[in-house]
Amino acid sequence: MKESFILRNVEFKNRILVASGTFGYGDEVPDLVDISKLGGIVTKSLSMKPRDGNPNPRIAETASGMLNSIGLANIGVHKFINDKLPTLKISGTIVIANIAASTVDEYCVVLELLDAQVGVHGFEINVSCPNVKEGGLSFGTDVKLVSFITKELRKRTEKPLIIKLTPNVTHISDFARACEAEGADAVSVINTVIGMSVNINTRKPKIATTTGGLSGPAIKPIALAKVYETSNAVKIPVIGIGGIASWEDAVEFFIVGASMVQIGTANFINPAKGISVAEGVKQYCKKNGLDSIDLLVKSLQTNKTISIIDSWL
Ligand code: RRO
Repeated sequence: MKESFILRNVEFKNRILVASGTFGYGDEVPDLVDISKLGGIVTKSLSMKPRDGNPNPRIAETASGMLNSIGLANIGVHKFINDKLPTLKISGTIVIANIAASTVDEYCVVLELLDAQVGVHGFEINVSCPNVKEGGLSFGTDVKLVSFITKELRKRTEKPLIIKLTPNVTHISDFARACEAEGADAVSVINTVIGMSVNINTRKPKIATTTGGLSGPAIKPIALAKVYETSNAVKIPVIGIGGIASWEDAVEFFIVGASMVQIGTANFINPAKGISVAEGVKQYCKKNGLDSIDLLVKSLQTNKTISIIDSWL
């Protein structure tokens, strides 16, 4: 059974990656997780300069989910290259650097610095952070800006270029089409959903910035619908993210149109979840006589007469 997947010029040994912000820089769990068994690691978003992020509290548990407002805390691109990349280079997994920025220029400079590094295999561009003032959603909800960012970055790299989209828009497919038109190799769908939670005794929001990004199983049905919409609108691969906590969840994402998936919040419960999901998907394919996950991708048996979403496309 063929587990691998090729994106542009990079071969992933399987289709299960760990999502940005849920696995640090891949060096926090060396005794717990053999990361060479993952399809790849997506780093925490990297900006030009280090960032402390938002004030605490910046995480709150919700029903079947989690709210975060980390505010892009990260060590900055230079420290990543000097301190983290040497270990990642010999880890035997594919490294996708996630980049966040507050100007188009910053995206370009950070990408160029990372593009020169042998151990960085590709890029996921974060135009969808719900928790920062500059960049973030102000970029990701403007289709012209997403288009321009993709165009500028495409000029600067031959490595896989993936754009991570926000669900906090009316039609995510419009954004995916814009990325495809400017040469993106794939889109990641979805980043977190804006949410909030209140302490009824203090009547204060449970996180310092009032709203944050909701993730975990609570958002899986939203993510499935967005992956379905997107994969019906573009030919480039869609990477499904949102509440995947089991191999069964991953199979659902493949059926609605994801070519690869990322495990996010579930890593906080079990950082080896990605490995067991990869194994479970493999067994499911074997049991069902599928030689490749390609046979599963977009295999949804739809009833077109009652699909409302299809009328948008
Ligand atoms: O750091 C964050 O607050 C954060 C980011 Br960059 C993101 O892309 N998505 C999210 O839920 N939180």
